[in-house]
Amino acid sequence: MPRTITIGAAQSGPVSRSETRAEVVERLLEQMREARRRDCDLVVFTECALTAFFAHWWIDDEHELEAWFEKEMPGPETKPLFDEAQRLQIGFHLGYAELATESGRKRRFNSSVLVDKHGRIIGKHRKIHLPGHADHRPHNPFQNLEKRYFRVGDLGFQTWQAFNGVVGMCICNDRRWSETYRLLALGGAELILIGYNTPDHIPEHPEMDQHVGFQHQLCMQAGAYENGCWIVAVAKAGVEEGVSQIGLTSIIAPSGQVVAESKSLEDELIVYECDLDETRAYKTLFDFQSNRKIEHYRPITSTAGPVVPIAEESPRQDTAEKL
Ligand code: ING
Repeated sequence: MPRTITIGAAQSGPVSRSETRAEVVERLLEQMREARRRDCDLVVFTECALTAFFAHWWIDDEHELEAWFEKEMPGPETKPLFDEAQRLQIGFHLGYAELATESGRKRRFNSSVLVDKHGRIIGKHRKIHLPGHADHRPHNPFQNLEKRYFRVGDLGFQTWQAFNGVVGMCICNDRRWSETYRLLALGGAELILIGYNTPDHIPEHPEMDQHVGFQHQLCMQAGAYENGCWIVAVAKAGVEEGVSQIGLTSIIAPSGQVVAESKSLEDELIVYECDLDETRAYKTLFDFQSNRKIEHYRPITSTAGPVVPIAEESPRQDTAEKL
């Protein structure tokens, strides 16, 4: 019996600063219902799906900043998502700005939750790789102030038994670091869910603008192939509060192929039936137990040039003995 899971990648078009949570939740509910109509088991929403990506602008009023965060999940404004998921019997992934109060202290994270088809939270991820800067750069066309508004995630990269497989999550810039996929795969991940807000212009590196779409998919295609995982990556797309963001919501197979991709920069649901057993062949090809030799990965020293100059290197004892 193949372990298939039909996934709806629910790309969001722009969310304006003036849109209320209720208005955004209504957009997400519509996509959830469409996903159900198209027989999805799981619908994946994007990073910071409930609001405009406020890291793109300077906020120096604590009260104003915290208005962009969810104090509880679910809260009164997001509970309709959980209730509808339960009614429709569909799971979902949701990215949001989390305001946590832990041991009496307020902590802000860029987070995502995985919710089962009964509307119960299975797990949470907090973004670890925070790009951008903490200082105000008024000469840039927009800011990327995640280092100022969020703490580095403190939950590591976790995986959960869910949807008849093993599921992991990461968020946006996490996808550009190969360790992300390897750690999730070492945790048994067969399916990795990602949301992102990715501008099509990098103020400090305009020469990269022409490659933004390619590099967005490159890191995920490599991650999927090298770790035998399905990857579902969902954009907040379009021009949001003056910042033009890529779409390219993608579903990537363990082969590394992009098997489904959004065409617009609006709310758009792309659907694909993922066979989790397709991960097996690649997890065998890259068997961590038998093929990965971490004990042989010599640390690269700081000295210039090769660690052991070739001429001086004595023949490998083990090979010599075997010949
Ligand atoms: N955004 C961007 C990301 O996709 C970025 C920031 C863009 C970094 C392009 C490097 C290159 O990682 C978020 N929100 O992380």
